[in-house]
Amino acid sequence: MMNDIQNIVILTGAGVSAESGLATFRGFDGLWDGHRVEDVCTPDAFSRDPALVHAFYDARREKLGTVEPNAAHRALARFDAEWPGELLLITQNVDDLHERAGSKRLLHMHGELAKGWCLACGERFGWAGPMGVGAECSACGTVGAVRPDIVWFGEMPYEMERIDDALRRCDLFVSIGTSGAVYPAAGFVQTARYCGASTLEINLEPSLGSSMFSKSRIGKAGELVPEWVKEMLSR
Ligand code: BV8
Repeated sequence: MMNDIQNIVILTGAGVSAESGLATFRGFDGLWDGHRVEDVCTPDAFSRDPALVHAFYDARREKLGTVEPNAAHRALARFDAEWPGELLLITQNVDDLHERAGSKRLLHMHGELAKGWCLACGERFGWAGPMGVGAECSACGTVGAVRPDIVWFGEMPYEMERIDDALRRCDLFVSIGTSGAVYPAAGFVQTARYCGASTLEINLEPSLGSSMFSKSRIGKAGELVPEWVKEMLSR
């Protein structure tokens, strides 16, 4: 146990999956197939052109099947298994690389590519392969009412109360591979600081919120995260 640090919250973003070969949002330059990402990740875009939004997610779900967790995901899974204090890994990512690496104390605040949500019956369920506009709900059988179980811009991220509670209880908040461009995730460091936690940012470049972190390590997650985990577990 590192001195007086017991409870830890870790937030990850697209940068932690970059070395696995998944594009970051900046990697898209905010564009996908000529569309601004914000224009395809909204409920309006889905009601306006469901086929376009399904194509965006079907392409990412297909890509996900061709990549593997990287050293950062594996180090975080080891940390999950060996850290004796409280730990919550909150990811903004909708890929399943943290779970495939073995992380258990994990929360997807923006949903998951590998899940569907039926707007007819409200059920959420696992989804592999393409979804498209004619997908059939495995629970109620309705065709064409299944959407990706993803939190779009303007929608409430999942488990915000559980997140807020963990942020208020933590002694250390670590942000890995996120640009700090999207709220409420970008505001978590402020809540943690306000409640007395130490804060650390690990990122390829200073994020938009880097001035709010008491410590930062600039570089690749695949190199810096295993180093940090080793330090924490050897204290
Ligand atoms: C909500 C799922 C309210 C989709 C996503 C004005 C001010 C403040 C807020 C707003 C505002 N206008 C609108 C808002 C709200 C809005 C928002 O924040 N907009 C932004 C654009 C200003 N937020 C919302 O709408 C959220 N909901 O506020 O609800 C509400 C309240 C009550 C009731 C109802 C509603 C919902 C936001 C969630 C949107 N969905 N994802 C999908 O994935 O397809 S967001 C999506 O973009 C990601 O999930 C992620 O969160 C975000 C991108 O961020 P990053 O993960 O950080 O990725 P990025 O590419 O930006 O950065 C990667 C970083 O990694 C870079 O810094 C890079 O340097 C680094 N990196 C790269 N390689 C490596 C690396 N680091 C280390 N190693 C490497 N190898």
